[in-house]
Amino acid sequence: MLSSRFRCWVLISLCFSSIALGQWNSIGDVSSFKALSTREIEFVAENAKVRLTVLTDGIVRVRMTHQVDFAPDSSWAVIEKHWPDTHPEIVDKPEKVTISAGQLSIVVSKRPLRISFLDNQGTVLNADHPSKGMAWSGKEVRVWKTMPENEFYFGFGEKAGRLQKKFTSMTMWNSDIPAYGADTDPLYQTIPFFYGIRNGKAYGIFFDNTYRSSFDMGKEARDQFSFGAEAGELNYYFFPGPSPADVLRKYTELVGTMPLPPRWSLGYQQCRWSYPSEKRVREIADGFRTRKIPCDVIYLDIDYMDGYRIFTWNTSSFPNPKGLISDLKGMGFRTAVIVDPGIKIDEKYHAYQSGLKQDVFLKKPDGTVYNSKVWPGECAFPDFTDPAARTWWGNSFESLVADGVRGWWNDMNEPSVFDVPSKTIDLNVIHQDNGLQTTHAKNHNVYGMQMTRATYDGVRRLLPNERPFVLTRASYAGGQRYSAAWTGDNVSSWEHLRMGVSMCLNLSISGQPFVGSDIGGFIGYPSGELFARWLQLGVFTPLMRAHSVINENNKEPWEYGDEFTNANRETINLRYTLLPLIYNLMYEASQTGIPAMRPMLFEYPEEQAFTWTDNQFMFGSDLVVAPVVSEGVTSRTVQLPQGVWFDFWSNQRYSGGKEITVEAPLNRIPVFVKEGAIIPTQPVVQHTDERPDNPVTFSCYPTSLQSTRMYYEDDGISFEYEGGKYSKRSINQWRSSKATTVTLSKKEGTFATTRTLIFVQVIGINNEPLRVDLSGREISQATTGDTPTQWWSYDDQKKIVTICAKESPEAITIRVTHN
Ligand code: MIG
Repeated sequence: MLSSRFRCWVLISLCFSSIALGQWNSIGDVSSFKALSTREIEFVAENAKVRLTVLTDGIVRVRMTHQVDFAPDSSWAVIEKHWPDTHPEIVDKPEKVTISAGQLSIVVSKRPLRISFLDNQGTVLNADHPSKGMAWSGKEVRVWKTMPENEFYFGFGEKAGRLQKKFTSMTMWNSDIPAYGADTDPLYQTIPFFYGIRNGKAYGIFFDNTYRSSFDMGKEARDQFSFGAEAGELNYYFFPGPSPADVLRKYTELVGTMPLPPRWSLGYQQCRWSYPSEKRVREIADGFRTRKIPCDVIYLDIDYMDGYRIFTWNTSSFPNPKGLISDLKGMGFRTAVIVDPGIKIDEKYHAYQSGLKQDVFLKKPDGTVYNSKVWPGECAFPDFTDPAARTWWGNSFESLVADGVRGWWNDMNEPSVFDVPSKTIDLNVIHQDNGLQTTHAKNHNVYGMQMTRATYDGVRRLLPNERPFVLTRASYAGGQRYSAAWTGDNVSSWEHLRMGVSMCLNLSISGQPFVGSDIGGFIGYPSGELFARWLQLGVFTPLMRAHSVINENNKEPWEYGDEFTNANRETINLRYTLLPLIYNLMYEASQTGIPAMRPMLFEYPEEQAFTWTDNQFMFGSDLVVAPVVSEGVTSRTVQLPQGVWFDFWSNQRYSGGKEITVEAPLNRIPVFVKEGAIIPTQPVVQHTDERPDNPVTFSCYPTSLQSTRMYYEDDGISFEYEGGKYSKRSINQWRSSKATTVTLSKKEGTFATTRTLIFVQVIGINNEPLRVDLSGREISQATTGDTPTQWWSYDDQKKIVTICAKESPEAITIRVTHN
């Protein structure tokens, strides 16, 4: 009793201390500076020290401490890396020091110490606020920056509300807030990284401090924004663009990209809290297959366990998990299970016993194991910042892996606990933290990320040649290296459907491309219409998962009557036909960090009309996706970017740079395709292992001249692509008034597909072609009853020529002569 009251008191007083800010100590004038290496300079100011490090031409790190010296350097986000040598030029003048590093100059004015970043045309990209700059107060650190009137802010990871964050303030403190609203902040994840975009040019800032931190983007005062944390160093990275994509590439160079996910994880995923028994799980699986609604993953929520003990089964409701999972696998389903961090304190429970023995649990300052209540009752919590604890956790998956489980849903890892007002672990609990032995206050925001790391690494050790699929609720910057993420406990409402767009977009451009929101909404019951519209959005969120809270009516895609079942089937079919495109976009994200879901302004930063646009988005660089996000409507407006666009459904041509209104009946999500796009699709399958992408169809959209796209593929499951077992080819189209030539280049890489056929669709050919040549030889038009493997056909209504060719690793050239 006393101890829990004491805990309360500590927490309450900590809260107050963060609200009642003391006097800010400005860092003062520069008294001296010296180069620590070719890339690093340290400034000594009156009240603090500042270090500038040029990592490459384009990434600059700024550190400020008011302690005697900088703390030992460590980061959970930044990957270990040897940066190429750089030799920035340093020019010292009485008033300022200028450091020139390729495309960026950093100007440090001396009285007082203020930093500005300039591009090589001399434009100030970002500058310390002249009267405030960097400062500290007690343990707190903060920097104020000048906020130009026409600058806008995006990113910040998982934040509710609108996409654009100008004039808002945000806190970073991983928090479990079921049924959050548009104004709820903070939420489950911490990604302290954002973009400033002004006049078509972007820069980025990553504030790598894991304590509770906050960002004020012009809410406190209209001419400034600021960020800072309760403790630790002011430690941030600056990334010049000039494009938002450049910023993201540099950021992910620093914190890493998502590994290529298994292809099956890009299929449709079905979840609920909970499918309570083997019998119900089989019913659900049959429900998909008998209704011919594709699905790849079924989830088991907390009730599959024995009294919520992680790594166990409730053997009365799941008497034969191995048999069930192998039957599901036979039907084309992977099984995913939830795992929570809390380990039930129970002397007879093997995970508790082995955890105690291996000393993996978090401890109070007095050295005893910390405990708190979650689902299983009193629990101990692994210290995921301790490598030994991570290994212990990872190894504990052995029996679930042997049972056949392949998806790992990491929940409650903010971490969330039930029995204290703060809803999380006491801030004075001790973590290993790379041998630094620091408090939960410092490690809270990385707890979930390190849990996913332990999960990913552990499962990968157990199944070395299968790509793990991990899904998490909480994480920190760089968490994409281990896990996909969903946006937590949303609500079955139209507002939450809209937030499903903006939240996933901001997460995507914050380095986490594998995202989705619970389709249909987690809490509450969606109408058939809301579910159907949400499912349509889900086609274009990399994670496509429907979920439901406990004690709510069934929300599977067939629960709303025939009209909706049919619409929902069409929607999920669309997802499966687009899988080759989706897989390619995920490949791109794994290589460059550039996500599938992109805000309009991310792709078109010069088009300022998109500054506040958050109800439509780019999917890759070729599709504009405009989901219906309001009740009772069957049409909507779409803002098309400059250029020429084609309606995905009708191929109708539009010139862009304007707003149009389009029909959106219940079974249709408006999608527009950029001129020159080459979109790969496949036939509908019931799951991703079934007859994968044979044939693949490359739909070539008209272009006035020529266009090129890459096509990547591999086995979709193993890591063999890392050793060259993939295939990559470029596809080009040239158009003239007389002929269209489509060339598929010779494949690079050693992956041999089992596919036999390729279709090429040339869109926008007004008359039946005069002839079609395949690699130099004329091929014939398909006639009914004919089954040659090389043919062409013409659809006079749709104005499309379709060519069928044999798959080959060699170059393929198709020439369509027309007039
Ligand atoms: O305290 O496992 O966000 O998806 O169904 C609630 C039960 C715990 C929260 C997750 C939700 C999941 C639920 N979990």
